[in-house]
Amino acid sequence: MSSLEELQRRTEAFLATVPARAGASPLAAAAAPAGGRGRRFSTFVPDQMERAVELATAFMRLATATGGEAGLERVLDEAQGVAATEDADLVRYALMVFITHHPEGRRLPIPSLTVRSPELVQPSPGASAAARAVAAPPARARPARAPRGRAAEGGDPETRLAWFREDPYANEHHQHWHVVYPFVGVPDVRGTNPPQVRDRQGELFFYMHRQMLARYDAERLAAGLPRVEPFSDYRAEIRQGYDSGLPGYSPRPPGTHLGDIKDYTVHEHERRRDRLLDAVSLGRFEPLEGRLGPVTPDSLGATEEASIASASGPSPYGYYGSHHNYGHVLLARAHDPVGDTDDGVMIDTATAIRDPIFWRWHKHIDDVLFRWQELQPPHNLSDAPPVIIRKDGRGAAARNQSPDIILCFQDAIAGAGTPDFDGEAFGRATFGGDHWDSEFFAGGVATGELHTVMIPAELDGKPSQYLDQKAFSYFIRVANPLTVPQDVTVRIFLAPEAVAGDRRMWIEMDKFRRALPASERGVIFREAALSSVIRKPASKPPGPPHPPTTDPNDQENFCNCGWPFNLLVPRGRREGMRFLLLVMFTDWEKDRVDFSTCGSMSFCGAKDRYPDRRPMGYPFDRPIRIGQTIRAQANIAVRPIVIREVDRT
Ligand SMILES: [Cu+2]
Repeated sequence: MSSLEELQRRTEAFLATVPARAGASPLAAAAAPAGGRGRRFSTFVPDQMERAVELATAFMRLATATGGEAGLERVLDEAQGVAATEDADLVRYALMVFITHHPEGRRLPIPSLTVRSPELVQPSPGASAAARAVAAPPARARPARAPRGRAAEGGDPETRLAWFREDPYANEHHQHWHVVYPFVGVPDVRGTNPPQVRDRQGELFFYMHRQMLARYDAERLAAGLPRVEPFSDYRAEIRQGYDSGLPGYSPRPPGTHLGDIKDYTVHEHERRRDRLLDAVSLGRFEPLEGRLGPVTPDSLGATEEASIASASGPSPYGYYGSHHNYGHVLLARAHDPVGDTDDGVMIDTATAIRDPIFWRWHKHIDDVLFRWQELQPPHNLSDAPPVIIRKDGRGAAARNQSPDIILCFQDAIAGAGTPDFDGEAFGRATFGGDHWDSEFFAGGVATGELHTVMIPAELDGKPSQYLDQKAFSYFIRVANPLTVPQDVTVRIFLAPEAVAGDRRMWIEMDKFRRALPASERGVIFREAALSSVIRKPASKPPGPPHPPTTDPNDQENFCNCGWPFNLLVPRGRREGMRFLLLVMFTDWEKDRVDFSTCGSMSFCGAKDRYPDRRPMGYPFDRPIRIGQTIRAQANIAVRPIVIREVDRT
């Protein structure tokens, strides 16, 4: 029998797509995709996903029935056997679902996308040109060259954000999220019961993608581009083209239109969109096969995607169809609806977000939820915990400049980052006690700015670049006026100041629990690296986003999907860009969901239940007058900050 290490190596080799395609691996060479229509596995096509999860279910059954390493060996044997006759990418996906969701399977690694499929993370030709400009010496030395990533400005302005859309970790995040939350359901661990969607999966589908959009829009504003336009008119010309340059994916030239594909028409797609919008207006779905339910964010997300929890099932031909998924399919084939060329990158969760049309499509999807939310009453925020966070600094000009939201760069704090550093003690000594009434907006140990940096890199020999930020921490002063301790949830959000009145622009930065001692003026210390939205353990390029683990109790593949650490802070501008940082306290007793592992997650939930009872995006998930709410609520405070892109030091 193979050792665990051997099984892990075998898994890595099997999940790697490059050796298989080059015929170098003995594992799946026979099934290497030949390219062309119908050969490529799509994570958006229900039939193919059903087959993948059926396979994953079989893996579950084998692993559970046999147990231990022998079980894992049987799974790998089976995967290899099936890959000899079926699409190897489909089998790889099935194996990743198994590894992610089976307690024994989690002992096997899922190498990062960059390692598994380096051919899928190569920068596009446009991105490479922009990256070359960044890596180039200062403009003085090279007068002919446009400085700082603006090389492509004369051409396609969308390439200004290629670094974001093509970030390998962002793409991996998107792929991994869809492995953790397959729309055809998660297979049963024993492989006996039918697959099931996870707790609040439909709601999280909307929320995770809305958060990606908020971040993308913040980047667009920083880059001087207009915000994302929803792709809502399926007859409209798609003026923007996209050429990924990736092998096996067709470019979409500028000026294409959606066209009818085999077995599915644009008209059918329009009807499904209209039915979804009707359900939103009515507040309920049509009664279908006995399933009659109210429209909620969860049921709407399930029906929109469409998952097996959809009001009419996951089939594109059902009453509500598979609106989101088939939008991906239609867009992936817009260049050649009935021909047999390769699909575009929209066909695959590992590559879709590279294409500007992904964001336009998802803005349209998000509008469906937004429309429903706008029909709901605003939140009653009267269940706020009795805490005191000051709203204004001193002087008339300091309105909405909470002196209690303090930022520090890690390198400004002596000893920070070392194992014995006690951030709480540092916070109390520096910002609490006698210093309680002092202001720490900027200067000294505190900063009024966050700094980002673009780092030149190379992917597969091609110049590229990635964003990173300077390490920082939050110190939040809060008083507990009660004579008893209270537990609170601290929620931190960020939005570009210019669009802060738009509730969809608030980026979730963190969410965590804190115990406030009785009658205390306390200082909460929180390292940004612990953010609940980023994948843990927090790791930045060039390291893998997810170091492999061999700990049998480790839940990482399952729990720790999340946004890439290097993209935590939006890029901002070289001249500085104003944002608002908002802190909200809610009552932990009202928010809490008992869960055992994984800690506080924002994008992936915990083992069984999503770890926050509030609607996702709370309080921005309902109509809200943001300025008024901030003034009226004692549990919310805000301050302006500047995000500045600086040179690498
Ligand atoms: Cu997605």
